[in-house]
Amino acid sequence: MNRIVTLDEFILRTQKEISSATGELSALLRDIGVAAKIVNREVNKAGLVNILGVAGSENTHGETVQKLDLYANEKLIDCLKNSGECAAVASEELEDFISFPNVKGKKAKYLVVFDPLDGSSNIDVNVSVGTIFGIYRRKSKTTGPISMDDFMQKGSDLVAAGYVLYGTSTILVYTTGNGVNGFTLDPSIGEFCLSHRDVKIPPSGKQYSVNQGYYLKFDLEMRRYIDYCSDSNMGLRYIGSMVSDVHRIICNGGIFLYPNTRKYPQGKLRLLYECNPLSFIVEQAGGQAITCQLERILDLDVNHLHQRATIAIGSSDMVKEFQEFVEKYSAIPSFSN
Ligand code: P6P
Repeated sequence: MNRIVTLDEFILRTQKEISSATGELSALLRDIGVAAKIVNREVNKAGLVNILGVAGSENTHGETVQKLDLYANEKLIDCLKNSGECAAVASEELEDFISFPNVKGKKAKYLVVFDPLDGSSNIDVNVSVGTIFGIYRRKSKTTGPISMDDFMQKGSDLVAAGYVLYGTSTILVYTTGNGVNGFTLDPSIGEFCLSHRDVKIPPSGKQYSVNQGYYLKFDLEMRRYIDYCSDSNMGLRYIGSMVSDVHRIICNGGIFLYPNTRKYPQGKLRLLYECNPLSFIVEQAGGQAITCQLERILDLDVNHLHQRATIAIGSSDMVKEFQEFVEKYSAIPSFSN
């Protein structure tokens, strides 16, 4: 039986392999792991403790916010604020970014963007939800204030990214740009333990993932691609929680699509908080992530904290096939070099 490797041990071991590592990113990742355990505790009790139900407030996108969203948002902010390694955060639940004062005089050099509880509309029907995070190095001097420009960094500038999936078990998956590893929470010892070493996404799969209910609202080439998937006897799996759908695809192969619709002409999913971090992870696992206009997600310019994007993400062979389909049936010029 393999020896248990905890997340903290793995982070430290990985740090030792990088001679230039100072331990700051390691400390930040460990703090995110602590926040994940705290959020997990409440997510698992959501049905029992009266923190369910609509908080009444609305987030920046005019969507009603569940109390658990607010709770997860607050816990992540608290953990990162006290970390000493995080200079500022931007959350899918907040209009603007939040700068943190130095902790014990330490001038932090990292920024964290996160969606505290993605798929939160699933909470009170007991369907899995997740936390998504991305870590950037600040561009401005550590002696000066954080500016909005610090957050206007492409996904290709991410230093690290990860997600926590609160499902049948709680798993934390992350990358620092040298492959992807997954850690399953063992509640009996309160530790995330290495369970998915050096994750590689299958080059193809038998399932596609899209909200078929919007079929008639998609552009022609999207409808034709979906018809092709259906005609190819592929299975349709769609949970309505991007972390859950993407995690399944990372494990089994497949493709997830959120094209533009009349309601969301730029796409619904957020570039900073959902698309970029998950695309970094999927690429590191050997997959691909492009927009439905065929641009690489990680190359997109970031112009706004709450910028949206269309996305086709998953197994490399399937994303390539999607791209060929769109090129064939649409007037969109290919962006691929
Ligand atoms: P729809 C959850 O609200 C989310 O941001 C993603 O997690 C999910 O993939 C998508 O929206 C679901 O959107 O329009 O299909 O309900």
